[in-house]
Amino acid sequence: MQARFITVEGVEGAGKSTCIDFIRRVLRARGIDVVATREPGGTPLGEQLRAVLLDHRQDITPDAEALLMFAARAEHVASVIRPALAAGRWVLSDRFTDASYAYQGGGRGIALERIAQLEAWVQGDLRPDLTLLLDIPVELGLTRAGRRSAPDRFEREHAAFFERVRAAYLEQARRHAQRYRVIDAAQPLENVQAHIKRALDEFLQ
Ligand code: Z5A
Repeated sequence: MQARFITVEGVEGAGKSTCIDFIRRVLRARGIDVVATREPGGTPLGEQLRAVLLDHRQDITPDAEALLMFAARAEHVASVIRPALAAGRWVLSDRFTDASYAYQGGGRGIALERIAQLEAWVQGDLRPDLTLLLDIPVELGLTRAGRRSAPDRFEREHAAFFERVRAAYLEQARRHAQRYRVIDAAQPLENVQAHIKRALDEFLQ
């Protein structure tokens, strides 16, 4: 089977990290070798940029934020994602460019055409084959995430910011309906995982 590129997206606290592990197990049970990675991050440079991007003491303009996300992505695509796919290994990424459309586009108000230009520059024709959007009402996501440690630069944003992010994700899902599967992440974990499993089974047919 040809190697595929799967991404998982969603607002704060939607359950991406929790579900990534589950997805890995489902794929491995099918004998599929998976490289699990994340954005921003996934490379030594990307992890350093992640630390800068999440540091709440750092003031970053929306343009610089978008460019730093794509700088990290350029490194990630060139040194992790493309080599893995070329070697026949599947790639599972916790966030990718749809997050830039949602956070920098929807959240910060950067024109989507600008993001599309960066996407074309950094990725060429590389796009995910499947994107699982864990969709959750913002309040519930924030409540779940709030149980954790000190908030980072994004987690300090107001609910209205995350409402715009969620709406932008849903718009991306509508525009790219063929590669997106929208999962109702407000459900208990067993239901969310059952829905993900069905989406993967369908994708793997
Ligand atoms: N960002 C960006 O702006 N532009 C970009 O291009 C990219 C990223 C790539 C870091 O991402 C930030 O970067 C992110 C957007 C920005 N900021 N925000 N917000 P991140 O993915 O590392 O950060 P995150 O969204 O905060 O993800 P997270 O902290 O890993 O949350 P999560 O993975 O979605 O949730 P979780 O940790 O799996 O679950 C949260 C809690 O809920 C946890 O206690 C779970 O046990 C619980 N949980 C999970 N599922 C359930 C269900 N179904 N029921 C009940 N409880 C549950």
